[in-house]
Amino acid sequence: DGVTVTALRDLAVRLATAAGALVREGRPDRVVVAATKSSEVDPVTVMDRASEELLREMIAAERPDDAILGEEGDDVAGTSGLTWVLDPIDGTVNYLYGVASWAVSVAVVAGPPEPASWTVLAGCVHSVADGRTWSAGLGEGATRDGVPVRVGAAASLGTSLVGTGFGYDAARRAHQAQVLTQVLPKIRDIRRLGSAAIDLCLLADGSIDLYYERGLNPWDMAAGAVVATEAGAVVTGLRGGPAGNAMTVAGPPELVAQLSEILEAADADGARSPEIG
Ligand code: LIP
Repeated sequence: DGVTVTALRDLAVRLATAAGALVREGRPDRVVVAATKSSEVDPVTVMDRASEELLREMIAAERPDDAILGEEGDDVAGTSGLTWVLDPIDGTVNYLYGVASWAVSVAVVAGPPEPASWTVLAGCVHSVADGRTWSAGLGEGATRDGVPVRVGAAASLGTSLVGTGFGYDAARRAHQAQVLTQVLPKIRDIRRLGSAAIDLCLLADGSIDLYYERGLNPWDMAAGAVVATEAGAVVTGLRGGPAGNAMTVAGPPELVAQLSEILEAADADGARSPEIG
């Protein structure tokens, strides 16, 4: 329908900011920490759903022919060839505990609604607690609060600060801990900040040097990935495969190559241990 990447990016920013305000206002002062996303009625689930509902309503009003893929709720089919990929709260554990690193992540992609075959056209990650907003449009660069950002120029793997994250499944975690024993001695340090979307944006603006994670969902990474690539990062899987659930590695090309070698040797994407899932 002739919509521009710039217009889609602007809409992504408006959506993420509006949902962010709702979720910030709705966070109870004393969140019951015992409640987790595994319960259907916990405060996080309630706010996750309210946030995604607002995003869906705004998209339906402004872009009624677009499809929607969200963390909460059913997929909506569209006719325009564009799909909005929504994470209403990325970093839910931080949100639950009142740790600042959580975000609303909104991306719009072109092509079939399977991550391996789509192209992310625009995305916004709004870190609600501190108000920082990263956004990018394909071919238009990435910004944080309107100021262009670039990936850092870390000299070597040994001086790199590396972000990562862990899944919620125990067997998967044990495997991820083993991988970490191979990575940690070879880098400056690890950060586990708790929101993959924010991790990718911190990589994009040079706050961290590299990032890797197994087990990401499309909504965790779609917006962060376009911010990172538009800031000069490569975002990829292992052995030349695409970034995705099995593995996402992001950073400047040379460092990604070095880290990938270690991750491949450690079977970080589980290619040699399918029983772990
Ligand atoms: C979470 C991520 C986190 C990652 C978890 C999970 P949620 O998303 O962003 O960094 O390690 O596996 O996917 O559940 O908060 O939307």
